[in-house]
Amino acid sequence: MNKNKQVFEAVIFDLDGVLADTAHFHFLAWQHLAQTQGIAFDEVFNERLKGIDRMASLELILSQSNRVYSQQEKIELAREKNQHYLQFTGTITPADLLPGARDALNLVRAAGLKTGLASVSKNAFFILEKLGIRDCFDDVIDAALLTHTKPHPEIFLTSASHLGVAPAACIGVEDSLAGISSIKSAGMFAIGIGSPTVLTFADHVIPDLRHFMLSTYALN
Ligand code: B16
Ligand code: MG
Repeated sequence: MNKNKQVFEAVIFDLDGVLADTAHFHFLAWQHLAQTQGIAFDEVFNERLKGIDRMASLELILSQSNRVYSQQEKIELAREKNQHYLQFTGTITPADLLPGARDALNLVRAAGLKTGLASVSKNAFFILEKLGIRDCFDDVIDAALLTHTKPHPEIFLTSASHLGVAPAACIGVEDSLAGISSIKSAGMFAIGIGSPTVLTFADHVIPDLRHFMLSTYALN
């Protein structure tokens, strides 16, 4: 047995941008909101919003404006953004799973490891049902019960606790900088989905889940 390889007991997946391309729908909905407020918004700024919850994302966007928004206005803007997001995601079907997603989930289960879902999206249960993968997870975090958004480690630590697995025996899979920071702060092995030049804190970066190979990191 290769002693350099750690034995892992669980893989905890992010949703948006990892299992489904919903990150793009978040982008479109935020872009529309920014336009209505006369705020410049592009893909580069959007990168800062990935893995950040709805109200914190809104605060980041509105901080680019000279206008002061009341709490009531912010709540209304967040509601409008979510309405847009739900319109975009309403037609999602299992065919919208990103390439390699279902195979990766099957691979983890077949290897005898537990599966968790750690998304800060309050729409995660809805999206999982549309994608037809709710049953692929031993635990799904309810974002409404979280105190902190990513990059705080709360979500990944809570997932590990629900799965009954020590954080050091968990692999986290994320597409955002905030998410990778969350995984590393939780003391887990971090697989980044995307570019190594963006996800600099990840232990390993792959372009998408078609490249996900458990044997690279773990021996059972
Ligand atoms: P909602 P993740 C995050 O999901 C997204 O990356 C982020 O862009 C979004 O603002 C956040 O969910 C909240 O989503 O408005 O649906 O509650 O990456 O943690 O799966
Ligand atoms: Mg994500």
